[in-house]
Amino acid sequence: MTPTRNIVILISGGGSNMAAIVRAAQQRHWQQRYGATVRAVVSNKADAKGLQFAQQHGIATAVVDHKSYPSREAFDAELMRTIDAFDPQGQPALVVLAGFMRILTPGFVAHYQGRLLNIHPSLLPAFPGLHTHQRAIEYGCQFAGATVHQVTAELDHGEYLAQAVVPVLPTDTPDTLAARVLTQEHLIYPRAIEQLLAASAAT
Ligand code: NHR
Ligand code: GAR
Repeated sequence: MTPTRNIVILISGGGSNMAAIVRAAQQRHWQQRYGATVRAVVSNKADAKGLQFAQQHGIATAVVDHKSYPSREAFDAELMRTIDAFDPQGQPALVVLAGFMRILTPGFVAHYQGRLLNIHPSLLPAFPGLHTHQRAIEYGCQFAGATVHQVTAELDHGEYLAQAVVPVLPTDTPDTLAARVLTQEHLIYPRAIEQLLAASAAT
């Protein structure tokens, strides 16, 4: 029998992208169609709201608090150990960053090379890093958006799998723009993951 393709999602906060992926997996029958399942949700913050949603949906959760580790390497080593323990083959098929707020070391990225995705709330290559919505407004951008990309050691630089565009309105604050972008993230992230699963389904 083909082993299950486990997806592990990393969050730091609200987890609305994670929830959109969990819902898509259920509604679009990822298990039956692609042999794929959301196996676990892992947070670097114990109070991340998304953990409750995962638990309510019967998904395993774990917390690896970055503040408990002396270095980024030590944190990432424990994060890898935690993620890989959820998969009987020793490593999940896909690791999905969904509002995960810690920059990952080159060693972590190499370990999951080609199986590590992120959604970034800007139209990359514009505005890598933090505070993207505030920067887009300050620059006078007329359009903003989000990008699903492969994660590489260089921040927000991997190959793009999907993008969505939204208008920036004259009345926008970073919060109103973020909310508009987020509604699009919830559409493109599950779709991009499903396309990846479909593309590799036959192999
Ligand atoms: N790691 C690598 N190696 N490459 C990427 O492309 C990554 C990554 C880790 C996270 C998500 C990300 C984003 O989409 C992401 C992409 C956090 C920071 C950051 O500066 C920047 C980008 C992203 C996530 N974090 C601070 C840090 O010192 C901490 C901020 C906080 O805790 O609130 O790690 O934009
Ligand atoms: C999303 O907008 C995501 O793109 C962004 O944080 C939000 C998380 O929302 N990610 C980053 O800024 C990464 N640096 P969510 O927790 O509700 O999915």
